[in-house]
Order: sequence, then C-alpha cells, then structure tokens
Amino acid sequence: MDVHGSRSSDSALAEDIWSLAPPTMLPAYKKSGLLISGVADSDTLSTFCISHVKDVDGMGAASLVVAATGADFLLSDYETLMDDLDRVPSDTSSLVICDLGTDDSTLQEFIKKLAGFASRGCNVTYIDHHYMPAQARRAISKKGIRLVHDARECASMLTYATFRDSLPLDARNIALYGAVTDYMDASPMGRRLMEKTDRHFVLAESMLLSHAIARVDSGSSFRRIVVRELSAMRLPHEIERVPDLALAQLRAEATLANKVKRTGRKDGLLAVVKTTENSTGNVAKLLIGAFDVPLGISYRDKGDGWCEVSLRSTSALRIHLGKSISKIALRLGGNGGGHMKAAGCRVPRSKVQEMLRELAKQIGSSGTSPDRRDEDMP
Ligand SMILES: [Mn+2]
Repeated sequence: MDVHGSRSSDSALAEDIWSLAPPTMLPAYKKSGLLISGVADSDTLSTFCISHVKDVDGMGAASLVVAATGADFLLSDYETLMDDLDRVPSDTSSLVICDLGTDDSTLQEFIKKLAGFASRGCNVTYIDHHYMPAQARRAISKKGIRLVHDARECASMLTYATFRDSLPLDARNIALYGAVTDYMDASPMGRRLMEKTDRHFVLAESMLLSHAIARVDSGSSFRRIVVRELSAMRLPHEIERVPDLALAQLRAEATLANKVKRTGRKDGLLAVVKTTENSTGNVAKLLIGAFDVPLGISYRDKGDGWCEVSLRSTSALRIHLGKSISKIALRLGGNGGGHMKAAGCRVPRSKVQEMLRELAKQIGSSGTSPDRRDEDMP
C-alpha cells in the first residue's frame, strides 16, 4: 500500500484549511487491549475527550481521539456540556471537545471553562463544525484554545485531520461515517477521502452504524462500547449487536414513516409532529417527504419541563435553520443551533407552540426558492 502517497495527499488536503501540529504521542489504536479495558496508560499524556453523544459524527470523532491518544472520554449533549466540563479529571493534560456547538446562551461560560483549563497548562482543542459567528471564533482563539472549525466539514472529518499523524489509514472510514451520516460527504475533504475507498462499502457500514445507534437511548452504555470498538478500528458490522439493532431500526422506520404521516400536521410550508423516538432528526426528515414541505420539525417531551426539537429542511428553504433557531430558542429561554439545513434546539415545553409560530413567520417572510425539479416530480 502506498502509505506515503496517501498520507501526503491527505495532508495537503487538510492544510488547505489550517496548519496543524498534532500532539506527539504513541498512537493508542495499537493497544486495543488498553482501549477496551479503558485504563489510561501512564506513559502517554493524559488526554480527555468530550464529544457529542447524539449521532455517528460525534461518536466517530470521540473514537478518533481515543484511537490517536488513548483518551478517556465522555459522551455529552448540549444541555449537559457545562456540567460535564466540570467532570474532566484534574490531571488532564490535553482536553479535546468535539461536535458540540455553543450558542449565545452558553458561549461565555463555555469559553470561561475552557480558558480555565488552558490557564492551568492543559492543551485545549475545540473541534466543531456548527455555525459559529466570527466574534465567537475570535473570543475562543484569544484564550489560548486551539480552534479547529470548518462548517463545510463534519466533526469526524475535522478530528481525523487533526490527529491523522497518529491514526492508521483505516481511521479514514470513521471520518467518512461521520461525513455520510451528517450529509457532508460532498465536502472538500469528504469527497477526496471517499475517492480513496469503496463508496458502497462505506455507505453500508455508515448506515449499519447510524441505524443501530438510533435504536438505543442516548444514555445507553452501548454508545460508549461502540466508541471503544470503533477506536480499535472495528468495522460497524463486526461490532456485537450493531447488525441486529440496525435491522430492528429499519423495521421500525418502515412503520414510522406511516405513523409520521398519520400523526403529523402540515402548517403552510412546515410539517410538525410530537414524537417519542430517540432520533428526532430522522422523524423531522420523514415529515418533509410525508407532507411534501420544505421544513420538517419533530419534538420530544423530555419529561423535565423541556422539549428537544429537531429541524430539517430542503434546499428550497431560504433561511439558515441553525442561525434562526438559535435566536428563537434563546428568546424563549432555551438554546439551540446547527447547520443550514439541519438544526436542533431545546425549549421549555410551554414554549413549543410559540417557537413554531415564530418559525412560520420567518419562513413566511423569507419564502422559498422556486425549485423546478420539484415541479416535475410526483
Ligand atoms: Mn456533527
């Protein structure tokens, strides 16, 4: 295998965007026994990773940090991130945060906490791809935090690029699982990495993984096991329970599409449904097809006074979902953010209807782009 050839073109690819100096330490993927037992090795720097629990991209990013550094890790979500930052072991010499965006409601506290680690001599790396205003980027960088941010790429891809010198070539697959499942495999790096592998193989493995994890709750220890197995370069189909869970999820989804159609409602350009599914993003996506609208919104009552909301749109919608929902959620006492066509937020249960009205108003004033392809389609 032409290792050097492949590596150098990967490097050129990453350096288009930023120049990186990965931490020098023994690649941990070579010590799979260590990874499975989860015992930190005393001869490596003590790295700790906090990454997004919610999807393949966040879990993939965590597995890449673990593979490269032997890090211990926590899988977190937006509402638990601040508390989880307080759980980082005090002897941590390198902290890596992946795929967890912040918004105006949490940015200052987030920066303050990361700056606290940096001031104690801990190397802090923040890898993210959610929409981030320029002033937030500047504020983070000023505090001695290494910011790896590119909204065109997924977090797994950015993590792969950050640690690639400590990763085996097989780790590219993990970067691609994140890219495929985050709809970012047509990105500058995603496209070029995909050309070096069998696309159908990567798609099949990505789908097994995303369906399997959609089947289990965010709090499930299975998600931690998956991260460890991926970090040992196990393929999704080789990980125990992944194929069975993925099949079970496929069966459930086939009936879910009908259920969404029955229980959802269309309101102008958007369709909305209340769901109990773990994967609210998936439900939001199904709404778009079921009601033939450019925006699907699903929400789940978390039982603690809050609702988790997922939003998905087609390119016909003119608003940036991440930016719009970040502002609306903040005004309603919640928080949120995300990408152009995929976003999420958390709002008090009592504010869900207000949020929907607010969004409908915004869409009403921005309108949709005429999409000629739609006119020719059934
Ligand atoms: Mn992501």
